[in-house]
Amino acid sequence: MRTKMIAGNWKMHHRPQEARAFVEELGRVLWARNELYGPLKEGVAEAVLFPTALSLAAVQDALGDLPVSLGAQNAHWEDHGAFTGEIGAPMLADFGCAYILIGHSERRHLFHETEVELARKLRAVLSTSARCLFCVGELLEEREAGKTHQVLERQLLGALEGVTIPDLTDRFAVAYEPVWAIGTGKTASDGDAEEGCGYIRHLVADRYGQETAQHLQVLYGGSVKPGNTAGLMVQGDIDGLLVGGASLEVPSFVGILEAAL
Ligand code: G2H
Repeated sequence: MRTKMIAGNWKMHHRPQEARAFVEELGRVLWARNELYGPLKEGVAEAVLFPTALSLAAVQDALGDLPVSLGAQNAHWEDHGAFTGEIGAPMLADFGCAYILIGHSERRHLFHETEVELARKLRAVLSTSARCLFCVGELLEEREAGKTHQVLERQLLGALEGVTIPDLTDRFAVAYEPVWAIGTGKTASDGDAEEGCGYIRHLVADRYGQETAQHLQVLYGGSVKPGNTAGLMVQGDIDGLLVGGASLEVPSFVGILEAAL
């Protein structure tokens, strides 16, 4: 039985004060609603917030003992050094980040991070106590050219070279985010999402064996909203959701938790 995960990727939104207000409001809802609080407290499901680096401290402080984890949106592949503007994975883990997001399509396509760099970043995260949430997904033109499987295989298996099976099952989760469905309002159909997530599990089964693949958490991301959550979460290979826009306001984030848990 895999743990469900609902992750909010705030991207470049919410200053520290707004981030604090969000978490305080979320806390009031969770404390009052045992059907949401219970599964998070018992570890049946996990909620993670990925604020900007600037708002990590405010979120951490406001979370207190709320059963919600803290995550960072990016990390450098080196632990420290002359890399102006960057943050090393051990720094984020020491700070209290339980998760570090690597390979989001905005990092790949807007900031031109290469697959070699992303593989190094994944290794850097796995050398810390944090878990890696690693994103993969095809562009619209790749999908239209029938290359979705090829892209997923290259992005995922390329990055996993040398990663051990215990790291893969305990310290790693994948998010399938078809780029054409990100922030566009065009959600992949439940079937498209399941097909992509299922293919990811199939790739891992082929390389690492069925048992490893059955332990792997695979999330879907791309225009997730309260209204499409239930249909996505009943799919057999979708264990959770990586949510951007709809994670920015408490009512919609809670709507997603309600539909998912
Ligand atoms: C995909 C997703 C979160 P949105 O980027 O990572 O964002 O839900 O706004 O499409």
